Amino acid sequence: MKITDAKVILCSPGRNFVTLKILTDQGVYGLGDATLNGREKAVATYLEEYCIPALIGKDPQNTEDIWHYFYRGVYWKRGAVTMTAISAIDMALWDIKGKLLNTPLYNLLGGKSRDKILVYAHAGGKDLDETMENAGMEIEKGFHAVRIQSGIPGIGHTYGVPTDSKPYEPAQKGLPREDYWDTPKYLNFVPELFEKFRSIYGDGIHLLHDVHHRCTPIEAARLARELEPYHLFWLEDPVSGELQEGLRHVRNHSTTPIAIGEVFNSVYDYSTLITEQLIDYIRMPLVHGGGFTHMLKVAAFASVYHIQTGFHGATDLSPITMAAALHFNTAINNFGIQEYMPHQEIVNDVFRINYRYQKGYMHIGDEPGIGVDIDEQKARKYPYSMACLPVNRKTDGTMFYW
Ligand code: EZ4
Ligand code: CO
Repeated sequence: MKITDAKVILCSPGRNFVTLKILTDQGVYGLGDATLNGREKAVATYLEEYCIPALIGKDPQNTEDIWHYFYRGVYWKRGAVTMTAISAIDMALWDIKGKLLNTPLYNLLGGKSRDKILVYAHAGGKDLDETMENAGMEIEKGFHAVRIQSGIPGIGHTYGVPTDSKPYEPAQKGLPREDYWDTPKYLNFVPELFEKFRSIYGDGIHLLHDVHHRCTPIEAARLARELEPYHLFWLEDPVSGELQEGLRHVRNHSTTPIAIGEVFNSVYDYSTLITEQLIDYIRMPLVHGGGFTHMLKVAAFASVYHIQTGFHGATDLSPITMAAALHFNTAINNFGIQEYMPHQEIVNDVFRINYRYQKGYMHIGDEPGIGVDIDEQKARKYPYSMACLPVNRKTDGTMFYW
């Protein structure tokens, strides 16, 4: 069996997505997500110029060898662009494998370890009251887990808070917007946010929060400790994960569970964090973490240390990644939770999806392979248009993490 062709499909139904389609001499094709928010064309070019020519003629069933061909076989390893390209190839090849064997992908990853996938919703508001109201609406929809983010008095626009009462979308058209940030104000405010939630809605809902890389290790340690009374499901990205050792401070001072890694792309980003048991959940998603081939190894490594998965699932991860994650989450033992930020309705004009939300859980369909399809003609109706994540400065103008 041979790969005969592959193409990159760039489209923008409401937001940009990059999709890789791999075609074979058996008429079966596979789809992989190659979206890297705000850097879409870098991955598209990497695939088109370097990977696709090397894929043609290879046997698509050899997922392990092809993964290493593009990882070990290339001198320049790791990095978000490279790993997103490898992820897309790997997803598409596993999609082909499932279709060839006529079975949903979870069967090739270990079968069913559970019937439904726990997901968390998002509630963000411009102030405490609006955040509480939005959280109440998510609880009404049946969610058992909610991430709460709120506007902070004295800081302009804040991460995770929707503008103009539209659903939250991480990227904006054109060059990056500039946001401002004040860590002391944030640290003083966040405990109040959780206190308020628990006083209104009680202890029955899992609560999550994303610090979005904005604390130093010792600031993060303070925050994690002060949030202990509210029993978070997790505190996400309390520090920038590039300094793995920084998590030792957080761990030494607090029992608040920690999730990290939505910007990671390799098991080596996690090695200290996992072996020293400094975290509780891995966030690295299939689309940036090397696809199934690599993530199966990362999840197995984490499971040895009783660490669970909690994959990134914002709107910049395409429906292909969501379906892929649901297969993965169905099959592995150490699944924890899945992020679920619903795509805009217009996304369904291009992608045919095979999953549904019901009462706090997601359900994946039984179509062979990953089970999501793309309508290439419709995709052409929504051409790519540049959009970026914001940048962030401290109030004195110092460039900071976003
Ligand atoms: O900033 O998806 O937990 N979710 C997040 C997201 C990310 C964007 C980056 O592309 O942190 O909002
Ligand atoms: Co995050």
